[in-house]
Amino acid sequence: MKKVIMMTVKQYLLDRIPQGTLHLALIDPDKQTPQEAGEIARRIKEAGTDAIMIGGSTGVTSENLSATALAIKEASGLPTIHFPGGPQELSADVDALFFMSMMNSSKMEFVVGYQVYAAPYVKKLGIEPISMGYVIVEPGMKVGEVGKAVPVKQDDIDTAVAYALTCEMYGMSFVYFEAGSGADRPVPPEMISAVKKAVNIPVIIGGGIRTPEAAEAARKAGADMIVTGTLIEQCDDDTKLRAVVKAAKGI
Ligand code: 1GP
Repeated sequence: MKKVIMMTVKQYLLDRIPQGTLHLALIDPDKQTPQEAGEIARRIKEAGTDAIMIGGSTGVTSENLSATALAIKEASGLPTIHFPGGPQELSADVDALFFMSMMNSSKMEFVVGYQVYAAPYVKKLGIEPISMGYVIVEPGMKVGEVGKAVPVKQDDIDTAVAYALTCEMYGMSFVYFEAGSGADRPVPPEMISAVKKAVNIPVIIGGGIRTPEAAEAARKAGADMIVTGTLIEQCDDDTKLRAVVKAAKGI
């Protein structure tokens, strides 16, 4: 029998990055029904998004994660990536998982403990792990609080660069600088460009990006992928959604 080789989600992302910045939409499975999540994914796909991240800091279960992933795939056909809040939630219905370490957590569990707990299940379920270093930047919001992070200060470029280099030297596939969902100040463009200059691994930026101006600033500073969550959950104006996604992608 002929072996069917399917492209991994990681390869899908890596193949697209050279063509320009990607936009990833974050959907929290605890915030709406799977059917509503599917509808959001369909609209955001029309706007031009490249993939859907599924996750949240609280209230995510394997059940709502699975149901949401299936509804999103059915409605949009886009790749889904689990963005885990902890090891209690796992699903084989998501295409891939950000196998991530919160690099600047003060709690060992978030740096490596939960990963050790989850790894055998990830293997058993056959989920594609995409290694990622996750760095919390001020203000850090809920995820910074839950993860007991020591956030990188907005003007502390050297520390941000040191974290990015550490992720690269560890062999992680991506590094994600996160200001926190709903942040009033996104990751500053000066920090993004310094990090981008320092490492070769793709740089993901998220937290507090909800205007075309903020998305454009992150893209121009060198972000390889831009994540928006709150905007997608709250915005029922497709024209605005499209404007932010286009500004993120530069199209
Ligand atoms: C959170 O970076 C993401 O993990 C998205 O943040 O909800 O502010 O877009 P927003």
